[in-house]
Amino acid sequence: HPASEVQHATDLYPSRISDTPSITERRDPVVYSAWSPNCSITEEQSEFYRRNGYLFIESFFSPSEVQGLKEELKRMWAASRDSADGEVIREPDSDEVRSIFNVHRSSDVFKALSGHSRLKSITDYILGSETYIHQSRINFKPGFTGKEFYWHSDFETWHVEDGMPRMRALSCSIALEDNYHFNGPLMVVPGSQMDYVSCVGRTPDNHYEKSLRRQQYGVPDHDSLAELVQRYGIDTPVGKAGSIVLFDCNIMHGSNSNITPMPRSNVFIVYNSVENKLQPPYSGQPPRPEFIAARED
Ligand code: AKG
Repeated sequence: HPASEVQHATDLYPSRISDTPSITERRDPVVYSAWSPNCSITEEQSEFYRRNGYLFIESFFSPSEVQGLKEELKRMWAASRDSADGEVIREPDSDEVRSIFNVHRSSDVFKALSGHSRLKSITDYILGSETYIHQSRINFKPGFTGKEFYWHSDFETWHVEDGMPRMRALSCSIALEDNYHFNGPLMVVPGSQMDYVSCVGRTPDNHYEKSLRRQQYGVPDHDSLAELVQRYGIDTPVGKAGSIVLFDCNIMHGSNSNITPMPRSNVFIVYNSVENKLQPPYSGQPPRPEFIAARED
């Protein structure tokens, strides 16, 4: 495909092109601003994020704020059960709701949440510019039946499938239930944001229709994963409902299934720098829908 070949010549982070996986160095900063005392996080927190690629903040939202968010989550869960809407993603082997995308547009409550001023001041600080919402979703992980999210770097997919040029985006995961080590919390490989794992296998057309239920392309190989975990270990930043985890777009992360009775539902909001707007996908394929990767505003 001539267009994609031209693009690959300028592609800093090629993936799903070669037949062998590779690990290369990150070519972008992790924290884009210089810290100063009027920043919304402390110097230690900023340094922790730069080194580890994530930051956990306990009780970021108050119990009454969490209550309001949970009520909206329940309402959306009930409304989405019989919905044929493409924004509602089902579990790979059942009709249970796994995720609802685009909640910062479809729900007034989550829209307000995504513009939360302290949160935004942290994301603008880390990314060193104004930011906008690239994607939002609720991930439900009900007790007994909630399924895993296999290891991945978000950036690998956003780059190949959505044309995100540089590593200048981050996710905020907001816990709406208490997260424990045992109910399928987010696992991160601290430090792995510095390594780009190039994956094997070409992206099929309309990949997202399957990948949001269970990902099969853009999946890191076992040797690369084993190497990263050997180098850096695994952290599970967990805490009460209302806590948040901010994590870099390229950190290796995933989560186990939840066979405990305790549900684990989180809202994810992805912030991208306005200086890192989406280009045509590096795969040469058509862009994914707006509800997965915002291009309009
Ligand atoms: C994703 O949505 O990309 C995740 O990695 C979610 C992980 C989780 O919900 O545990």
